[in-house]
Amino acid sequence: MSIMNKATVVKHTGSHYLLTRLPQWSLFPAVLRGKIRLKGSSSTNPVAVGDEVTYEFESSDASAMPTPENPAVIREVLPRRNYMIRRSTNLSRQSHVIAANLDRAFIVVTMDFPQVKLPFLDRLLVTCEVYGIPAVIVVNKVDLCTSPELRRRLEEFRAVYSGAGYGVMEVSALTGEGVDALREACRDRLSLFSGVSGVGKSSLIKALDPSLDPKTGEISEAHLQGKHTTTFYEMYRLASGGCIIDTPGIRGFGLVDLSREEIALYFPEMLKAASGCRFTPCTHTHEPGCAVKAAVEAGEISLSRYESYLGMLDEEGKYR
Ligand SMILES: Nc1nc2c(ncn2[C@@H]2O[C@H](COP(=O)(O)OP(=O)(O)OP(=O)(O)O)[C@@H](O)[C@H]2O)c(=O)[nH]1
Ligand SMILES: [Mg+2]
Ligand SMILES: [Zn+2]
Repeated sequence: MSIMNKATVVKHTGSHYLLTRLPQWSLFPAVLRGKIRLKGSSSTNPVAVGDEVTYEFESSDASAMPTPENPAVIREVLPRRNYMIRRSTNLSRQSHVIAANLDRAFIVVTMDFPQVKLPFLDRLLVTCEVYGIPAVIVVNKVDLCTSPELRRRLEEFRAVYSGAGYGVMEVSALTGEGVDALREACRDRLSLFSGVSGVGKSSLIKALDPSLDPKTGEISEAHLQGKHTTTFYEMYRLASGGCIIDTPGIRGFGLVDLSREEIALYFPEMLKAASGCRFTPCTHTHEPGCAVKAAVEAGEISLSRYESYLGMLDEEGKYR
């Protein structure tokens, strides 16, 4: 007997997928057979974590579950509400779908161990904006922010990003500070945890639900960076409600294709100010009567965000 059904992709390792039929959480193996191609996509992976799929399963027993010996077979990827793509930085222009059907992305950063790099964070935020995924910034390891210098940096950071319109949560996976608020924000949603290696994405999942046990790793003393402990995209379900996709620490990533006029549309505070620019479109660089530049000079838009923006124009070789 062949059973056709719907399920959600929880994990992908090599040639195998793990699926579950949400809201149930009982994982079973599945494989891809034959070709599933998304129309017009150059993505290297046709099926991503968070995808809803239809699958088939052959069994004489209607209540049997798929096993590694007799896995389900994925037939079709159902239309995605949204997705996030990582484009490779090399010239192949290949892209990899990180995750699909996300309600929110939590971008995890740390003031120290490792120290947050603002241009990198800003690119990540632009990526979320481009894909229409609401982003919230989670500052982890606030237990380490004891020196006046680190406190000052944290305050400044919060001012810059809440000023840009982003939610900023301060947490510590170690002491539990802020974890209840984060758990509440994750309830009944599918959230992505993203950020560089070593910021504590996996540790936070463990803090949110101690029954979960994603692998965590030390920070390299020599480089003050994480060691890329998490190597697969994987969904976890919190006992308190909601699912989280843990991700490998991001290394470099290629920017999504944006024209020079488009980039500023994905800096929410610049988009807002741009309605006051004399010219449309305005790149907010050399144009007279630019309201964005005026807002930067007035301290209403942070210099670091504006510099990230200029860096992105520059990098695309489009800045004049
Ligand atoms: N002091 C302190 N250390 C933390 C905190 N959260 C995590 N760590 C430590 O940071 C290190 C890295 O944590 P992970 O959870 O593996 O980091 P990750 O972001 O998942 O890293 P990758 O999987 O490599 O991307 C571990 O040694 C954790 O114990 C925190 O709130 N405070
Ligand atoms: Mg991890
Ligand atoms: Zn302008």
